[in-house]
Order: sequence, then structure tokens, then C-alpha cells
Amino acid sequence: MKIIIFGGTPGSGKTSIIKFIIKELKSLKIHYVKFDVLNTDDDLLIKQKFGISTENKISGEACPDHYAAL
Ligand SMILES: Nc1nc2c(ncn2[C@@H]2O[C@H](COP(=O)(O)OP(=O)(O)OP(=O)(O)O)[C@@H](O)[C@H]2O)c(=O)[nH]1
Ligand SMILES: [Mg+2]
Repeated sequence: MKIIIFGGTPGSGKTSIIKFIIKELKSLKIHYVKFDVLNTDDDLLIKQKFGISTENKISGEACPDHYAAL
């Protein structure tokens, strides 16, 4: 299993490039995990658009980067 992490400042183009890559790699089995601080529906949007398995993880008061690493 390979894990690819996309991180960056707000609006820097993370979701756009993820959608492009999912389209390009559709022959592979992809699972998408969205880490956010408060809330997100990105996992549902990606699931509907590409029909792949998705989930979200909300870090709450924890730093989202450390939460994702754990
Ligand atoms: N010009 C240009 N615009 C881009 C590019 N990639 C993304 N955008 C635009 O930048 C805006 C933000 O892109 P997103 O992919 O939503 O960025 P994000 O990092 O996922 O944003 P958040 O999840 O809100 O942090 C959108 O309006 C995109 O259409 C790019 O390569 N060039
Ligand atoms: Mg995004």
C-alpha cells in the first residue's frame, strides 16, 4: 500500500490536484481520507464523483498534521 499526503495552505490547489490524480489513476484501488480541523464534506463529494471509498478524520483541537501522523 502506498500513502500519498497532500498538504498546503488554504486554497493552494490540494483538492484540484487530488481530483486530477484520482482520474489519472483510476485503474488502481484508491481510498481517500480527508483530514480537517472542524468539518468537511470533501470525502462525500469525492465518493460521489469518483465512486471510490472515502472517509474523513476531524482533528478538533489537535494539530491536524500530528493527528494525521498518529
Ligand atoms: N490558476 C490556477 N488555479 C488553480 C489551480 N489549482 C487550483 N486552482 C483554483 O484555486 C482554487 C482553490 O483550489 P482547491 O483545489 O479547492 O484548493 P484547496 O487547497 O483544496 O483549498 P482548501 O481545501 O479550501 O484549503 C479553485 O478555485 C481552483 O479552481 C492551478 O493550478 N492554477
Ligand atoms: Mg480542498
